[in-house]
Parts: sequence; C-alpha cells; structure tokens
Amino acid sequence: MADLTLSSSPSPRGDAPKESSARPTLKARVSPAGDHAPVNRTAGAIVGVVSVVALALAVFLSSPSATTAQEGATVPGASSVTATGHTTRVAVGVEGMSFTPNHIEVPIGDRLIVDFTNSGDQRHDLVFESGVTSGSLATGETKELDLGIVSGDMEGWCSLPGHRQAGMTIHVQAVGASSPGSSSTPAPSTHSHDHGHGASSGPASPTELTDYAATIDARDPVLPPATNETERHYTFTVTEQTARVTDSLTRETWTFNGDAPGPILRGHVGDTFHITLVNNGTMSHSLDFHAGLVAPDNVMRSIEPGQSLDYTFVAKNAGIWLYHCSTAPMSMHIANGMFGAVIIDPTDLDGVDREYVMIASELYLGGDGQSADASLLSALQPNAMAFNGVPFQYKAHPIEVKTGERVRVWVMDAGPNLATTFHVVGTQFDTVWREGAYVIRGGGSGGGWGQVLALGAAEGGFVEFTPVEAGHYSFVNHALSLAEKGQVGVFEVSD
Ligand SMILES: [Cu+2]
Repeated sequence: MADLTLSSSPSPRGDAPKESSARPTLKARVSPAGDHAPVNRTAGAIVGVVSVVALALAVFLSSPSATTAQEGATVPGASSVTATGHTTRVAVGVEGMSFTPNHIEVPIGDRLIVDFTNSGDQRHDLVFESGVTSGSLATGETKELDLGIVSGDMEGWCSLPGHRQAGMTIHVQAVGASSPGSSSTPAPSTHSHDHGHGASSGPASPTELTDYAATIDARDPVLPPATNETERHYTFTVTEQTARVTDSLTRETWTFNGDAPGPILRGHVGDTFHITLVNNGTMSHSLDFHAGLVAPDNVMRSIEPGQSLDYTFVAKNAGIWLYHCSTAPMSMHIANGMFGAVIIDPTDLDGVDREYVMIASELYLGGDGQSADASLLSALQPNAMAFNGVPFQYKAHPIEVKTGERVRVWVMDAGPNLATTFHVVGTQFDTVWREGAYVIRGGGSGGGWGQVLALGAAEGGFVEFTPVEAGHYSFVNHALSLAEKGQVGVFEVSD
C-alpha cells in the first residue's frame, strides 16, 4: 500500500524552483495557463492535481500576496506542486506530553495519512492547521486522519487547553518542496503571540473585578470547627463550566464540586478520609491530596470522563494541605480552578473567637469564555489574583470582626506558581504556624511577633491576631503588585 520511502533529496529550502526528474510527475501551477501535459494519469493523481490547483487558485485569487507571504502554510509558494500518486502512511502516538514521532517527512505531492493512537495517559486530540482533526480520543483510541496531498509544511497540535504549550506539537515537513523567496531558516512558530500589554491589567481591570465582586455574594470565609467522626466520606465531582469574572468577561473553569476552590475539608490527626472522585468533565482529570501518605501510582492516576475512583488516606500529620488535579499540564488544571485544602488541626490548637480560611490563587485570564491563557501561565504572569477564588471579593464584602476578638486565619497558597506573603495591615501576629510548626507563639509572653506569613506555592499555615481598635484592616498578599490584582480584602473591626 503505502510508500513509506522518505525522500533523501537535499534540503529543499533555498533552491530555485525546479522540478524533480526522479519521479513521474504531474505538475500543478498557480499560473492560469498551465501548459504541462500529464504523464501519469492515475485517478488519484488527477484528483490530487485538481484539488491542489483549486486550492492554490483560491488562495491566489483571495490574496495575490498570500502565495509568498505564508511560510509554512499548507499552500506552498508560487511554485510547482507535484502529485506523486503515492501515499505516505505514518503512525503517531503519544508519550507524556509529546507526540511520537513529532516530526514527519513526507515527499511533496504524496497523500499523507496519519494513524493517530492516543497512547498517552489522558485524553488528547490531534489537530492540523488545515482543520483535519481526530476529535478528543480516550487512552488507547485510534483515528485515521487523511491529510490529502501534501503541498507544503504543516503544523499539528493537541488542542486541549495547555497541551500544545506543554509540547504537544507535530511538524510535517514536505520534502522536496521549494520555497521561493524564503530563507533556509525554518518558518517561525505561528503562535508565539505577543503579550505586549506589559503591566496593563489585561482583559479585566481591578475596577471591573471589584465592581463585579460587589454584585455577587462572597464565598463564606468562615472555617467551621472539625466534626468528631474519624471516618470521613466525601465525593468530589469534576465538572467543566463557564464562570463569570466581570460583567463583560467569562472564563472556563474546571472544578471539584462546582466551585474553585473545591471543598475545604477539616479533621483531626488520625482521621481516615474516603474520597470518591467522579469525572463528569470532557477530559481526563485526577486528584492529589498532599494530606495523605500514599503511593501516587494508582490513586492519583487520571481518569476518563464518566469514570470514578476511590482514594483513601489517613491524615497522619497536622497541616493545611493542598489538594489539586494532577493531570498534565498541572499548572493549567490548577489555574482553571482544580484546587482546595484539607485542614488537619494541630493537637495543641488554641481556642479563638473567629476562624477563617483564605486560599490564595492566580488567574490567567484570556479571551471571553476561554480557559487560562497558556502563555501567561507559562510566563508566571497572572493578570488577576484571588483569595477563595474571586478577586477583590472581601474588599467588596468586608469581613466583620469586633475589637478584642482573637482571630485566626488559615492561609494556603494554591498557586499554581507564585508566593503569597500574608499580611494584615495594622496588626502584628502573636502566633504564626507554618508547615507543621509554630514559628511564633505567644506574642507578648515572650514568643515574639510577626508581620507576614510567607508561603511558596503549595505551602500553608495560619496566623493569629487581635485587633485592638475599630477600623478597616486590609489583608493582602504583601507582594503588592499581586494584591493590586485582587489578593486583598478587609477586616471591618467595630467595638
Ligand atoms: Cu484536571
């Protein structure tokens, strides 16, 4: 069947247009007065020539300059295209976040068929710039993609959010193609799009975010005490939906139980957590509980839409432990909302009057209805920041506290990337507990005082303080450019 012989001809680039004499050829030219008599009249070759001529003419007619401007496009320069009558057939698989192979050389003029098998560990697709697509394939599924007559270099990629940026690209090189007017350097990526807005606020300004936060109910920041059962059962259901960010902007979110962050669980050292993960989304998802000490292999595996898995762990140690989806690219799954926390109380936790939880996270807002912008995400450049999922929500809806009340705030930095330095303006912390240990305890009784709980991505802890005067006490990520993007709220303290 297939002609799997790949051309060994020298580099086609930089050569003047010339016709190969090695094959019986049919030549299609953009010239309206083609004068080349076919020498090989197989039906397939004729169809190929007709379609190539039609395509070339369509491009030529719609944009006379297109034939020289589109490096790497499916239609080559204003030179000849040779239909060979051969078919090149290539099997493509997936390994991690790469296609294997990720580079295919095809003699120009061959018909290319790709047998794409998703041999990865989660759902993927394969899309070519011509529009040919496999659709989303589960692990193990195969789809034949008929790319037609190859008339020039061509790019392909996985279109699931973040997958292309994580490395899932494939390049089809048309061997024997000539590219008049082009240099010998490869065509540049067509998707290195420029985020030239620098320090601007991106698609949602702080004012727009705050105005929108004022129109919705804030997520309740109160952390209820742990209940007394020791066997705890929860179902985490993954869904994908659109969430509003401002009056004029929505984003795609992926969530556990419909909200980002997901459920905040709380228990005691020694409790057993029985989690059932249900994937009601359209792509692969998974779950990683930092609160558990288990081999990741089974419980943290990605599951398919419609599947579920049981994940049991014993909480052996105190902490505010992150959980998150661990399907690649993890940064994308977390940035889209797949994170939360499990709080396991230290055995010597003091009593307080008020107890809150703040989950810090980053938003990489792209176009309306889009999931996180993969370029901003890769560059660690969030354009909005949140406590408990919504930028500015506790600025728009201050948290009410009385003077003299002792306040504890648990803080988890869900990231996915940046640090959180949690500070409450106008207070000092008499107690700071970070990652399993008291850093400061007792304040005035000799234990020192603190101003910040500093947390890297996935770190957590808590602070305790007592406001002594009525007023408005902002709490911020003291990496202040991040506070200004939404990681700011207010304790409204009254007598
Ligand atoms: Cu996920």
